[in-house]
Amino acid sequence: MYSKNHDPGAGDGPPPSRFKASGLRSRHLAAHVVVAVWVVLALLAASTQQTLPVARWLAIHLFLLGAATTAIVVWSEHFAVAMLHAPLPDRRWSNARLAGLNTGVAGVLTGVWADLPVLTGAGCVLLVTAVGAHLGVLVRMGRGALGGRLAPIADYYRAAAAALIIGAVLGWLLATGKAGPGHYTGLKLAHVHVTLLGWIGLPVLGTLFMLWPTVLGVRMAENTTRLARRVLALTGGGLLTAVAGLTAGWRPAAVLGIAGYTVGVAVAAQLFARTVRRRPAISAAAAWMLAAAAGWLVVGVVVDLVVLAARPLGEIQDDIGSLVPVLLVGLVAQVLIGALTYLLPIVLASGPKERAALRAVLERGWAPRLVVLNLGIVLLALPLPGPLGTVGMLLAGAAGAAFLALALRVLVRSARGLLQDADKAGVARRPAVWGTAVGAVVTVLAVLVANSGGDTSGGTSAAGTAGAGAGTTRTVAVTLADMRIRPARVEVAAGTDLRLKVTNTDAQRHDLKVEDGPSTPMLAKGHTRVLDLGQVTEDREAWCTLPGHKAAGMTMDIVVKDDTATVSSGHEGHPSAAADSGGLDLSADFSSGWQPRTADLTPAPGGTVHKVELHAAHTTVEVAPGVKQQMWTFGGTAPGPTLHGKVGDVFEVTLVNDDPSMGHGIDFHAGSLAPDRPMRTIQPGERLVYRFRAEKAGAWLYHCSTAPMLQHMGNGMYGAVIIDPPGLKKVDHEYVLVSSELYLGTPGSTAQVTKMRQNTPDAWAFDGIANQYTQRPLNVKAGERARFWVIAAGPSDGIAFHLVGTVFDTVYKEGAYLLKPDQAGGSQVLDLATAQGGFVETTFPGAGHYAFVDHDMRHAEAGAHGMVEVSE
Ligand SMILES: [Cu+2]
Repeated sequence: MYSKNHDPGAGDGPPPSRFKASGLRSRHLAAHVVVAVWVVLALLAASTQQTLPVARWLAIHLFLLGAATTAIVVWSEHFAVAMLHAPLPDRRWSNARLAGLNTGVAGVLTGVWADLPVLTGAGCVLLVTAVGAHLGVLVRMGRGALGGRLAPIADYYRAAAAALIIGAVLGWLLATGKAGPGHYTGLKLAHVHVTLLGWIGLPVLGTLFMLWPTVLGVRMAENTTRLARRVLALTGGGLLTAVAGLTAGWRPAAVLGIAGYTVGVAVAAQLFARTVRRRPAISAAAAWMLAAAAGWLVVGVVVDLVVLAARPLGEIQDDIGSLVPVLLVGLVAQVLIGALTYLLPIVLASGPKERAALRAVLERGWAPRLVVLNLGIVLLALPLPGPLGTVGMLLAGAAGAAFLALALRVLVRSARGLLQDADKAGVARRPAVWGTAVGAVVTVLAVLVANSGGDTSGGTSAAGTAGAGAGTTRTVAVTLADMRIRPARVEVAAGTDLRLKVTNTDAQRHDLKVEDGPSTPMLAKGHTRVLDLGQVTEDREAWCTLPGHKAAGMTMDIVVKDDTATVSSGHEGHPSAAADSGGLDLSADFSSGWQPRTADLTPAPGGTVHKVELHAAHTTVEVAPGVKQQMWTFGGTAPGPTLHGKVGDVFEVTLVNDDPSMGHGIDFHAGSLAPDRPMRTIQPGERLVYRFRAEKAGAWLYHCSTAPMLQHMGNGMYGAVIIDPPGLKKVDHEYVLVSSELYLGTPGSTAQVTKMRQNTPDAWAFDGIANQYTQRPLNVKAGERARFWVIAAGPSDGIAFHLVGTVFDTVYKEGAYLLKPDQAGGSQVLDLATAQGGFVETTFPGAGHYAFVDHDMRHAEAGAHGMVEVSE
């Protein structure tokens, strides 16, 4: 049962004696110097600022992609040779693969940091090529080799290499924005899983089948070969299913896959537990660290499984994100420390005496280090308030650094011995590997230094130079969600003091960095920060600094409008309107006591017959901020009252002409009847009854039917009839927006009629009043669903109705659905020709200010503009 050989490499364990003879010591030495350097850099990055996105990303990738990947490639090749009894691969090619790998990693790290997608891509190509070559070697090795009891373990290494290739491609898609905002979440989850559980988890698991009994100094269990195969089928197959499910956004597959992975890990853990015997281990330090690491793997996959099963994919990014440091330190760092504690003396020492000496150095103070490290991980893992998490980070970092110091000592000591041997034996040194190491170090150090300086110096306030619009302050609410910054464009007058109130409404973290200006820290969901940009005098860009987010579209433009006329008023300007309309200032204040017209659609009254009395009259109303205008009205307002009913309802409208000076008539598009009598013009003081049955659903116009209709309609005689389509679902908000042109001046005057004929309105309006909903926004809560009925009353212009920051999932136009929520497509604009109507529906993704406009920008900038204010 118990092998007395402390170096049981004869058949199943590492390393066969021929490794030493072939001078692999120098290669291991060089490789582990590279690993150590990556770890040092990762610790440096982690110790800069946790809030810096690129520093966090760098820390994770320096450690996993730099240190862990180098170690895995070196050791998996080493163990595969041992377990397959294969001939040693050509050393020069091995070195070239390692050099290519490290150069690729340096390229990826630099490319993401410096936002150079081409460099990131080139780094990825090099990385994938190197790992592909590694995979090729592992596969070839299996073909020619005799194979042993542990041959199936090589399959773990092959699966892991394939996982890294998938992970690298996914990472490239994410980092360069090729994933697109819609697929970002799923691809990121897939990337995290395939790299952590595949590239790192699988070789760790496979190696433990052999390493665990070796470290304990016991014989391997009889059924190890069979179980190793079964565990790989469960973990590898499970992971593949999970990654496919995550990529496709299909959660059940992800849950099923991770469940399979978890079962595989449990089967392995049970085998390892049964292997433990009551006798001293060969390296108790290594054994305890490996056991603790395996424990964290179990904890990690179980938590992962629970999170995946309990929450929708879009909401779990932060949960999985906080799992990463736990697995990073608990599993990866601890496995690395445990395995190296046992293995470094074996590969670096030239004899049993030296091996014992090296092991004594590496095991120094292992018990307190183990306790401190795992205490740190526990503090990191638990959802504790900020300071305790930092303490955990510091404890784990200190324990890691302590081992690193010991390992460096061992490496230096071996290097000295090797140099002496080399001088004696004349063994050539390995300039390629050392050169790569130095190159990688220099590149990444440069990145780190530049990064720590560049992003921290911004502070929270940016100084500005005095400009034309000095003295006015604007605060703009900005939301971060769904890989978008809303609004995507902010226009300010030159010299305005601009503040951005930045709120992250997304499940995953984001920040906002202003070009040459301040940046927010990483904002968790619901967190808000105000960025003071000072006086803005020139155009700026702002973006989220998380790797890949800018490329995926998280950008925002701050555009300076050099318009002194609007600057002086202190509001966002509409210069074209101001210029074209002889001083119409849409951003001025409405008169005191002015009330906006409600946009809410009143529910249809009960019953099937609706009796309405409409009085035609002249009414003076405030049609734009501070601008009063005589309008010709139905029911005292322009547009007239909205009629609401369902298909089949009868409307009995009594038109009364209260206008003392002219005749009026009425025309309901919703009805189908001979026009002759009901649409006739009635004289002042007369009345008529207009009875129609609404046979068809739709958003209908009604208007005055008296010639010249251009004048009657252009002065306000129009309104809406809403006939709900059958089965129309209830929504949280239902609005009616009637678009129209505004012609100022005395109604019917030559000047006004000329403007109507030439189609040069003074403004455009929703519900009769220019900009009313910009100043008195519609109020909605995040996540609520709203339906906007839109009717283009004209008299001349149609509308391209657009709601900034949302996509319509339902479009109903002129009596038919163009789009329903169960369809894949989305709609951006409801286009209505003059007199057409319809509705759109959307859900507001998060708090913020969503403008709705006629996307004919001449109209939008001259009054056809409103706002939906969405609160949490
Ligand atoms: Cu009329």
